Amino acid sequence: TEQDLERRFQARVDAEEKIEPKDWMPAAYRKTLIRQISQHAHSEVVGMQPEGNWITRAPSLRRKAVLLAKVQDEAGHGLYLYSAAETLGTTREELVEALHRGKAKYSSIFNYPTLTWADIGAVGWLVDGAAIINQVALQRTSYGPYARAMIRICKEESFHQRQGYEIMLALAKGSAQQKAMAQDALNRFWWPSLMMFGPNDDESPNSAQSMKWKIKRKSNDQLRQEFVDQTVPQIEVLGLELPDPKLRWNEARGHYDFGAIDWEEFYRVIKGNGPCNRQRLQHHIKAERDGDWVREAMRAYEDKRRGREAA
Ligand code: FAQ
Repeated sequence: TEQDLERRFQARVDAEEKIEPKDWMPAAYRKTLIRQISQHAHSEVVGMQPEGNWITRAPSLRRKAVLLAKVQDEAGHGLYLYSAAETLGTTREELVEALHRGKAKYSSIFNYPTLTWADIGAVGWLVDGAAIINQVALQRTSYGPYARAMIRICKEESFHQRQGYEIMLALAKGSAQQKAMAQDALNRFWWPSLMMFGPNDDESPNSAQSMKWKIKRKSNDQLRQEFVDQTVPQIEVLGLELPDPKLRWNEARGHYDFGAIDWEEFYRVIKGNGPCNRQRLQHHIKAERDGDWVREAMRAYEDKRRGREAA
């Protein structure tokens, strides 16, 4: 019966066995995975936009080559993740359509603008830094294709994080103006980076079930705390000011305390009303339309080839 299947499924998850595409799985497990993996894929692809904005204006040939490679890596991550989602019985076309209709989300962070070159440093350092902490945990996620995609993505992501930190280090040790630019980027990206981990655990509707299924291995708040603990010493090495006056080491907890997150801003952004939501989505839709002729040409070629074979 269905109940026996569910029980056997949970036992496999509890025993740390990976679930593979052709294995039996509860419909809700499949649905949750499609939601999370596709949102993750969309984040990688939409995440190319804020950085792409600076490729033509990178301050040196070396910086430009590195940024170009990084942005290409994000496209690759998007493709692995769409493929992982497709193993669950959906198609990339359906997933992209859901994004365009505003049904599927992508990470809130990519709705903030990159105003200066220092923002490219802050994105690499903080945004990729937050992404890695989340993704290292997901390397042990229960669904095999997702876990395996994460292993490769994390390797590339740690290079991205270091390139961002290196930009920040150069600016923070540069002229007064460069240091001010780095400080401003840190101040603007700090809170949105903390929001990447999602709502607090007691406000997170998907967490309990996803933890039980071991889709999520650590909670939103646990991961956010890890990020804060890792990042504060890095701010100190840069010699920048802390972006939150409430950031303080708590000896008893063995963690840094931090101030309250503006959850109203978070919900505004994920509902589509952040600073760049419309621009990001419009750009994605336009890029898709601009590529229509390639898909049409492929179809025409395929039809011709089939015609020749039939003849
Ligand atoms: N933004 O119940 P929960 C990258 C939604 S890194 C937007 O806690 P869940 C690399 C959530 O979907 C970024 N929406 O949900 C890169 C749900 O709404 P729904 C991508 C958010 O799934 C770097 C609702 O709120 N990484 O791309 C956000 O259990 C630089 C309730 O939340 C991933 O996607 C948010 N920040 O936990 C690329 C990691 N937070 O779907 C370029 C994989 C929450 O029911 C440049 N995903 N929501 O309508 C996850 O680990 C999880 O999905 C969480 C959310 C932790 C994001």
